[in-house]
Amino acid sequence: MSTILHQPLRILVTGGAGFIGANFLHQIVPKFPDAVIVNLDKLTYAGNLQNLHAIENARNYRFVHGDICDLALVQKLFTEHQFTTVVHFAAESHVDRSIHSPIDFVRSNVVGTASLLQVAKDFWMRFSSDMQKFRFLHVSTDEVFGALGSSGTFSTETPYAPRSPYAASKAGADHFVRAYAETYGLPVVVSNCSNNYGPYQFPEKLIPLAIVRALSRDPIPVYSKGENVRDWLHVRDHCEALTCMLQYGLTGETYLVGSAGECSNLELLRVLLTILDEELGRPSGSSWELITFVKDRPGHDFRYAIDASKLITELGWTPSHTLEEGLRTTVRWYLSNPSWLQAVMDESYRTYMKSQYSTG
Ligand code: NAD
Ligand code: TDX
Repeated sequence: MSTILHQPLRILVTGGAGFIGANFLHQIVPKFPDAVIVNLDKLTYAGNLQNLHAIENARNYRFVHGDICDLALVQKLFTEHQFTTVVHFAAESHVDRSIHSPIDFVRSNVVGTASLLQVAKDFWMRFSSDMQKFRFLHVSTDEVFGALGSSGTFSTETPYAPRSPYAASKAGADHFVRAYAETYGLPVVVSNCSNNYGPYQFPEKLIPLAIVRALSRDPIPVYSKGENVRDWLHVRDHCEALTCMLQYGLTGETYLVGSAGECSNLELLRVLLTILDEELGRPSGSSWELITFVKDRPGHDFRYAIDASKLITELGWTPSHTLEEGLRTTVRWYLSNPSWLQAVMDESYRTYMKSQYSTG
């Protein structure tokens, strides 16, 4: 690997109480013991301080409850902590919710990102003209590229063609990030990543949803015929990739993250449920009968697949989880954390599930 370009010293993490942000904090809090790490999170339904239990008392970590759209709060935090590094996860992240409430996505994902950029830019221009001393790492998704047919991959050259309100809001955020780099020279790095899975994922996303419904022997809703394809990546591999980009990434660059974990939803569920049956001592494959085909998601993107060669060859990142072993450790994590599951599956979760699926 090449020499370190950026040393993260005073780090603002947004959305660190969510799924990926929490996994990222679990990695960086011990990795950078001399850094100051501030986690700003609004604690929406997806944000959960239980995700951070293991690091909450670390000397180099502090939690702030607040909204990235709150300019005065973000300014106050920049003044107080003199951030050199921003890692921006905070967002509304679920495609199905974006279909019902698109404006919430515009607010947090577009206005929130623009607000954060504005404060970061003002601060950076005033105090830190040295490019290497500041990094704004924007965490985005492959969904901004739209849908693939049965062949091909997304690369950094793929034009944007978002199709869901979620993807459109993330694309809007990405454009703002690049506009701040072009217009003001803000040192940004953009990451577009494929579907993540692993510990602490909220059980509205396919993998944890299937686990919790299989545990209670409820029907597992599969949109259309389950033929849509996603490129699955273990969240810890994603977090390693982000740390790599933070330290070694070139400013102004975009890196795509994925680990060739392509799988149709039906194939994925068969593997996942077979593992779950093994772990629970149920007859192998007996949970497959829970798979229930339901009406398709409107505008459902057919296939995503990532060409991560730039990240691999230029920054030396390599994923360390295969899909099958990653799914097994994920199943074990959910089975070992029933109180976490019970806490997140509260009344608002049950109301949301009822509104989503007639099978619920
Ligand atoms: P998540 O929904 O689990 O967590 C989002 C977090 O952001 C929550 O803690 C929430 O409270 C917080 N948040 C939301 N709006 C906020 C606001 N206005 N101010 C402050 N905090 C706010 O999401 P995730 O799956 O961890 O995704 C994190 C980021 O990674 C998102 O930007 C998402 O678009 C991106 N991403 C996710 C995936 C995936 O597979 N989950 C893949 C690629 C990229
Ligand atoms: O109940 C379901 N049944 C079903 O068939 C759900 C929730 C999903 N699906 C399908 C839709 C997708 O083809 O499974 C696939 C995965 O769905 P999600 O887990 O909702 O993820 P997806 O829509 O692909 O988006 C995810 O990956 C990219 C994250 O939610 C985004 O935040 C990320 O940017």
